Amino acid sequence: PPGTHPAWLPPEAFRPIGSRRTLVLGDGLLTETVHDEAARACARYGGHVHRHTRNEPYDLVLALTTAEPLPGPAQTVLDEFRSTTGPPANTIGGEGYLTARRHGVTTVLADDAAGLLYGLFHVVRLGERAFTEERPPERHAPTMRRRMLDHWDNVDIHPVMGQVERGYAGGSLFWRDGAPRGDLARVRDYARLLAACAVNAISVNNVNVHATEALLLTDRLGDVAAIADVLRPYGIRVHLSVSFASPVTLGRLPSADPLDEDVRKWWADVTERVYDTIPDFGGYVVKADSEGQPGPFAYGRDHADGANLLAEALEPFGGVVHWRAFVYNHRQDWRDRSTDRARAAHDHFAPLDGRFRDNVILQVKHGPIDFQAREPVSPVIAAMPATHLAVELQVTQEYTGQQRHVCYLAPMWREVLGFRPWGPDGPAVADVAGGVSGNGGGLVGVSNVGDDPYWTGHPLAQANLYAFGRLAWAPWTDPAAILDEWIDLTFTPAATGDTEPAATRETERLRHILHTIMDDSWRTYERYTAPLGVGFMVRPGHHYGPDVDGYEYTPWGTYHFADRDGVGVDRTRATGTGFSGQYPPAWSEVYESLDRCPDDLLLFFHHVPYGHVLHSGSTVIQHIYDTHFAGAGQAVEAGRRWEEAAGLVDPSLHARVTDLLAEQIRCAGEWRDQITTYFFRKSGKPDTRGRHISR
Ligand code: BDP
Repeated sequence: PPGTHPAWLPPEAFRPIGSRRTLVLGDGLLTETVHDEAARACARYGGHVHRHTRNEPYDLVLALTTAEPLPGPAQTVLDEFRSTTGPPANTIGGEGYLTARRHGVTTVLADDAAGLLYGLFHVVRLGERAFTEERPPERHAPTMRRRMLDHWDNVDIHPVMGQVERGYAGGSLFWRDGAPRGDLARVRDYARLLAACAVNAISVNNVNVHATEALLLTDRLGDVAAIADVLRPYGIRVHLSVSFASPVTLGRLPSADPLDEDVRKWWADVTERVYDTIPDFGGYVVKADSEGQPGPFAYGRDHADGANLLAEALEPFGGVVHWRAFVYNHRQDWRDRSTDRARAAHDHFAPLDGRFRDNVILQVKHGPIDFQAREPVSPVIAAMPATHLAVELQVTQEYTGQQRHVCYLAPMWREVLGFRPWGPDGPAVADVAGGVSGNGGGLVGVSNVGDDPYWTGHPLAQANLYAFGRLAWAPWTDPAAILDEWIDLTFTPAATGDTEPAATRETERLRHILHTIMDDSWRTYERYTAPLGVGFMVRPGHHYGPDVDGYEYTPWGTYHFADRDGVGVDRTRATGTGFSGQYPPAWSEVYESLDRCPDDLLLFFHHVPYGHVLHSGSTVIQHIYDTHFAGAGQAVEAGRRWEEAAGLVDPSLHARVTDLLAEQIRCAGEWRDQITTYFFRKSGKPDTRGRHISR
C-alpha cells in the first residue's frame, strides 16, 4: 500500500528460534547487498547475520563458491551437486545459483555475487517452504543474460506525451520538469524491486530523444551517473537512449554520416567520457529513421552502417548498442494498397544479416506492427541467424488497456516466447533471444512503472512487471505459476488475517479471486477490442478506447479495410502484400492458407467476407458479435469477483482496483457497442442470437 513497503523476507526465515543464524560469505558489492538485505530482515524479525564461518549451526547459508573455506553445509551441497551432474553441467555459471536444504540447513551457493543476490530472492519466493522440507540441490540460471527495461521517460515534460511517453503510472521515477527528480531513495527501492525479478539493465530515457534528453550523453551525464550509482548495488546497468544526430546537435559537426571520420571520432570521444564517468555503463539504445527520429538514411547509409558506428565506439569498453528494428514509413500514401507496414522491419533488416558488429543487438518488437493485443510473431526473429536479436515487449499497456484495464500479459508473452518460427522441430523465439549460453540479445520490455505509490498505477499491473523479469529468466514458466509467486510476494498473510490457519484460508481465497480475474484477462481484453488479429481500432493519438476508422484513412499504415462485403488485410503472396512470405515455409504456408490460418490471426493475413466460416464453426460476423458481448460480460464479472476481495487486501488498494474496474467495465461496454454497431451497419448482417445492437 502507499507509503509502506512489503516485508521482503519471510519472517519464518529470521524469527529467533533457537540458534537461528544466517551466514553470508563472499566479496564484492552485490554480496554486500545480500548481507544488507539479510541484516535488515534479521533486524526486523530477530536472528543474526554472520560474515565469517564460526563453529555454530546455521539455518541459512548464502555463499560464493569461491569463499574459502566453505562452511560444512555449503560444501556438502556443492559436493552432492558435482557428484550427481558431471561436467560441464556441474558449474553454476554467471548469475546462476544452487539451492538446497540438507540436514536442516538451507543453502544458496553462487559463482558470482549476482547469483547470490538472485538466490536470496529465490529464498524469498519460497518463503516458509525454504525452511521446512529437505530439498536436493537445484540449479537455477537465466536463459537470457540480458533482461532489460526501457523507460520511455522524458526529462522535460513533452507537450503531447508528458513526462513519460505511454506512461500510465504517474510521473517518471528519474525526472521531473526538466531536471532529475532527486528522490534516489525511491530509485533504490525500484532497483530492489527489479532485482527481485532479476532485471539487470535499464535505459533511463525515451527512445524518442528530444533536445533536453540528448544532453544526458554529454552535459548532463552526471545525472545519469547518479542513477547508475544507486542501481549498481542491485546488479543493474544503466543505458541511455541517444539521438543519431548527436554529432550535429551536440557536437556541432556538419554531418552525422556514419562513415565520416570526424563523426566516428566524435562518438569515440564522447563514449570514452561516458565510461570515465560510469565505468559499468551498459550502452546505447537507438531509434533511428522511425517516426521522425534521425538516422543513417539521411546520408544514404543503411542501418548496419548506423549501428556499427556506435558499436565501434562502445566496443573498447564492453558496451553494446541496442539498435531498434522498429523502422517504417509513417507517412505512407494510404491509397496505395501495396504498401504494408507489417513488412517494413524485415524489408529493412533481413538483408543486413551478418553485417552487424558483435556488440550490436537488434531489438525487434515481438510483432511486425506495434504491440497490438494480437499479432503474429515478427518474421525478423527467424530471418537473422547471424545477428544478436533481442525481443521487445511492451510492459506498459499502451494498446492493452493503459493500466486502467486488468490485462495480465504473461500468457501473451509466453506464447510469443514459445513460438517456433521454423516449425515444431525448430528452435523457439526464447531460444533465439537467449542465444548460445544466454548470450543472445535477450528480452527488453518497455517499462510500466512511474512514481505512482503502487508503482504501476493499476496495482494488478505490477504482475506484468514481475512476470517480465521471470520470463526473461525462465521463458518456459507457466504464467499462472508466475502469478502465484507474485500474489505470495505482494499480499502477505499478515495483511489478511490474524491466526495462521485463518490467514492461510484467506490467502487462498484471494489467490482464487485473482486467478479468476487475471489468468484470462488478456484474452478477455482481446475479445472486446479489435477482432481476429486485425488490430488498431483505437482512438488516434492517445490510443485508448475504440475508434474503428480512426486510423483507416491516415498515413500510419494500420488498416482493416472493412467494407460492406468483408474485412481484413490480404497479406498473402498470391493476391496481397506478400508479408506472409517473410516467414519460413512452415508458417508462411499456414498463414497463407485460408483453411489453415489460425482464427486468432485470420484478419491479419486475409480479407474475408463476413460470412466466412472460422475453424470454430462460427462466421466472422457472428464471432465479432459473440466475442464482444462475451468480453464485455467478462469485464463485469471481474468487477463482481473483485467485490469478494474486500477485507482480504488493504482497503486503499481494494478501492483503487474497484475504481479502475468500473472504468474497465464502462470502456469494454463502449468497445462492444461501437464494434458491433459498426460491423452491423457495414455488413447488414443481424446477430443470430438477437442481442441488442444499436443501428
Ligand atoms: C509506439 C508508441 C510510440 C513509441 C513507438 C516506439 O505509440 O509512442 O514511440 O511505439 O516504439 O507504440 O518507438
